Amino acid sequence: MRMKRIACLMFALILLSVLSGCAREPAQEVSASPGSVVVGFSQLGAESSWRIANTASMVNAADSYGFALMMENANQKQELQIKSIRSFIASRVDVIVFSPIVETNWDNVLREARQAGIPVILMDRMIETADDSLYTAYVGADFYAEGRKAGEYLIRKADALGADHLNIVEISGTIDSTPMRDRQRGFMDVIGTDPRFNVIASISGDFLRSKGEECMADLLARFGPEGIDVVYSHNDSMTLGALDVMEQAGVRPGKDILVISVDGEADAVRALKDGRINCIVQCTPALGGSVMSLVQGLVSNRSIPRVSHPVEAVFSDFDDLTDPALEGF
Ligand code: GYE
Repeated sequence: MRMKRIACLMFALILLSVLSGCAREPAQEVSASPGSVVVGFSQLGAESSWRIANTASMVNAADSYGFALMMENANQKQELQIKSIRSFIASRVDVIVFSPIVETNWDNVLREARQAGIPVILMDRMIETADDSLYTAYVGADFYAEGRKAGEYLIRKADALGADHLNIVEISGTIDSTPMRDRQRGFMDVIGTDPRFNVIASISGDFLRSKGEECMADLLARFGPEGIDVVYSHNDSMTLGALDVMEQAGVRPGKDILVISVDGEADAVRALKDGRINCIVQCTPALGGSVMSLVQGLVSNRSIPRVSHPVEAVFSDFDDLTDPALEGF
């Protein structure tokens, strides 16, 4: 993929902050010697620019650590991810990494991995389980904090505009995925009790640009441009689709309708600079280095942090956006 020169500002923020303490012991001991490490990686799909950049980050990091990466793409299907994990177990990889498309129904296959003595690192998204010992570590964003930041921006904007009533529509990500659940929860926890805000609809665009377009067309048909004051979209790909549809309908996004998005891909950052998006909550796809350093830790039988979140920023029309270093991924 096109390796963009990524802005110092954005890249300065991808240092990982370790939130919780270290696991006392690696859940399983990995016997591979560093030169022969095989990592099985199940990527969930290729639904967005975020995902494509994330895949590239994993491939590049595995390469620079000298690990062999057995990678499979599940094309947005949980069954295929489960199948891939089973094939990694059968191949006796040293570590399994995967990005769970939704949170539920992973226990069986993860028990199989545990039985085979293969540690599992969750990358990007979390799982819902009663047995936390089924994974060794999680590396990914704090999506709840991202949702809160989106809500905090909206409060600041409403204050600045002196608005006393704003109708919000939400275009959410994949139902039951961690970013969908937590970006919604964080946002609602911040704006939910403020009487100025009314969420009039929430529909899922599955993190896809094409569905972002469909959602926006549907919302405009239901409420009319006058009935919508704010679009809160859970990722840039859907937002970019929604912007096109608004403009075709004669609406000026960023002015007639406020637009709040998440990720920070290059096209969205450009739209922010052009005033078509008001706020982007950053979510970095560059998780590969952190994941592979945990793999290295497991291979060397060192204890590794259980949860690692990247440090992430917010870019909005309150900031000076003229910095040419601000590019996005
Ligand atoms: O925001 C979106 C992608 O899980 C953080 O998935 C990821 C999300 C990201 O499709 O663009």
